[in-house]
Amino acid sequence: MNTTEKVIFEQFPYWEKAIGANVKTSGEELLVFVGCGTSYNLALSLAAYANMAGRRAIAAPGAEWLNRPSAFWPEWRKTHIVALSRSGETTETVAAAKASRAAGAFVTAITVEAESALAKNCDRLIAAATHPDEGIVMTVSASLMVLLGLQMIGQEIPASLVSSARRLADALDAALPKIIEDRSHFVFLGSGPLFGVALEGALKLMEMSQIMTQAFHPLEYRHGPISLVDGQTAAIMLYSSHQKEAEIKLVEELRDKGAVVIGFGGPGDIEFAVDAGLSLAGLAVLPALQILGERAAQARGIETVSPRHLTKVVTLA
Ligand code: F1P
Repeated sequence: MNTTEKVIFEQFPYWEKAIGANVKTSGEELLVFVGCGTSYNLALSLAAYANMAGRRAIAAPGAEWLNRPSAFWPEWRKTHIVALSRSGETTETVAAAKASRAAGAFVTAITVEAESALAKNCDRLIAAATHPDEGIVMTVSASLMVLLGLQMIGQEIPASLVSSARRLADALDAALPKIIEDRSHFVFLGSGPLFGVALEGALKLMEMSQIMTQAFHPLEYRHGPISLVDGQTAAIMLYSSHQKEAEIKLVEELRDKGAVVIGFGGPGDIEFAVDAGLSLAGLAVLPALQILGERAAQARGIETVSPRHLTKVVTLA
């Protein structure tokens, strides 16, 4: 077992420690979830969850918020920035936090590095300890930042979610790599808060295995991207309750065109029950998506401990 795989399966005790942290925030300001790479994907998901919980929220990539916040929100100086960064050192995220703060915004940092530059340049720090062996590929810390972000917006995380997530990762793993054998095009589909999670599944698999991946809102997929579907395609459908019938029809269409479909919370060539409602499903499926990336990489003989062209932190001179 390599370190990436070990860390994915050893992440659950870190969840348990972070559950129940007293991090809930109140306030009427617009929440702006900001991050880069994986942290931006998580920001997208958390912004959707925040809106669903009755808060007002948007998400922006670090550099975009740094350079043109007014393209996202005209009154950007009066916002509450929630900067997400595993390392707390990513240049654009730290600079965005500093600039927003200097302009009058309140900045909360969500990180696993309590001594980082981001932690030192925020008004409120929300941090959790992560697995010491986590490498370049972001796994346990991604899950932890979602968990902390959900708690920040007032979502309670039941202890049972930890075993649900673990079971899901184990169940998918038992079907891997067979179910994705010979597939070289991966498509992740998710709606609402699951869109950011779909993007994260796609990014994870791409950076781990060097396979081309895509992510879409499910019903967007017919509007062009479906032209790529053939017998090389594996589609991962993150079902959501509010449009499940439409998603089932889409999956039927994808299968007719040759795709193999992994269904989380609904039908596919293989189906996994998600033992959590939509408000927690994004977190519940993350470890399963992480192990999917690892197994796809292993099937291609690619080592994920030092993925090609990647570094743990992107710092710009
Ligand atoms: C985020 C990030 C990762 C990516 C790479 C470089 O960093 O962009 O998503 O996989 O390893 O860093 P952070 O701001 O969360 O530390």
